[in-house]
Amino acid sequence: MKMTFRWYGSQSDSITLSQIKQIPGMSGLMGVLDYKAAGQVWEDKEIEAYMAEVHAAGLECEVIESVNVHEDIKLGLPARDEYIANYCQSIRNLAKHGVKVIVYNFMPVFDWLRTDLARPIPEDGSNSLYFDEAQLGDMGPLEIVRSTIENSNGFTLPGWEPARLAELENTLEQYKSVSSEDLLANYKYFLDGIIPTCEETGVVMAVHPDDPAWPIFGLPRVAHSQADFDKILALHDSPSNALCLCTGSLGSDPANDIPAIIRHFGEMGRIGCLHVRNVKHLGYHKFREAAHLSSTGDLDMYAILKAVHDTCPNTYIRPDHGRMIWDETGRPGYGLYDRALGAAYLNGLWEAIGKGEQA
Ligand code: DNO
Repeated sequence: MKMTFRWYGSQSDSITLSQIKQIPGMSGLMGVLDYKAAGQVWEDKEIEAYMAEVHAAGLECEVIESVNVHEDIKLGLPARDEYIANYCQSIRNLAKHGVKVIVYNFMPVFDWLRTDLARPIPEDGSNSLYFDEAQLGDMGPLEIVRSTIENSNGFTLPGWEPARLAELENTLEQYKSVSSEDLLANYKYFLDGIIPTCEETGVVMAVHPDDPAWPIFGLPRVAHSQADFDKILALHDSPSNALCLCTGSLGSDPANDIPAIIRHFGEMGRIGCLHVRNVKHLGYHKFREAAHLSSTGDLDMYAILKAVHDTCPNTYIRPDHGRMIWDETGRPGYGLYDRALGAAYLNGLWEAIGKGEQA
């Protein structure tokens, strides 16, 4: 297992690479160029500059996140061929700089969605990301976008880049005629277009689950259960077509048995990487993000890491969203302190599992 950390780049992150390097056991990053609009080529020179900085800090960057898929691809519009060609070029450029796994998602319009970015946790006085579908009902897509941008402390959030959102109303209208079957057909077209380039360059595509793990605003969503991922992997059968197993996203639906899902796809060799975090269910379609420790949420982190240890022990892992603690301010979900605590805890579990097996 390689422990990694999400970092947005020196222009865009409040956290420094030297802080990340000081977290015990940190091998490197799941990096991102957060200013890239969906559909743009990630250029050789900009990747080179990002990597130079990361390597100078003594860290690796073999995983890149949020190479966002243009809506025209998901909608199946004629311009998709051009955007798929751009995507292939980004894959080649990233591979040239040592990238082995690319995390992306195929959610229409929105990446992850929350109704509150800093909900106080009464038990300990910290705050975390929170979702309550009942609250969403009064809001509507445009309002939720506005409130997410306004409450993100001036930071961009993955999937919420202003450039992507300018056309929101129009895009929502276009999706009215797209069913889940259409989305899957468009997904297959995309995979058929990019997987040969991945195979050529040794890159694994890792799809991030829908978050939360159910459809929202009537938009089609096709990636939030084991059965969904079985279908996605069958769209283009290749070791380069894999998953980013995000425990908190899938775990927002209590029906998803996360350790069992990890075992299923781990045994198939189809887990490209994992985002590991905990979630506390508060009612129907209502949850908040919890500290990583099993007892603070509803996921069993020991069982999760044991499944990884048994089926895909060489994968990349990162502590996902943390709470905001110790008066830290920053990008919601992406502060330093709670994610560092999460990494330390996950490393501890990993060591205990390994030594327990040798004993
Ligand atoms: C959320 C992240 C996601 C993920 C993208 C990949 O915090 O895990 O934004 O990076 O869905 O495209």
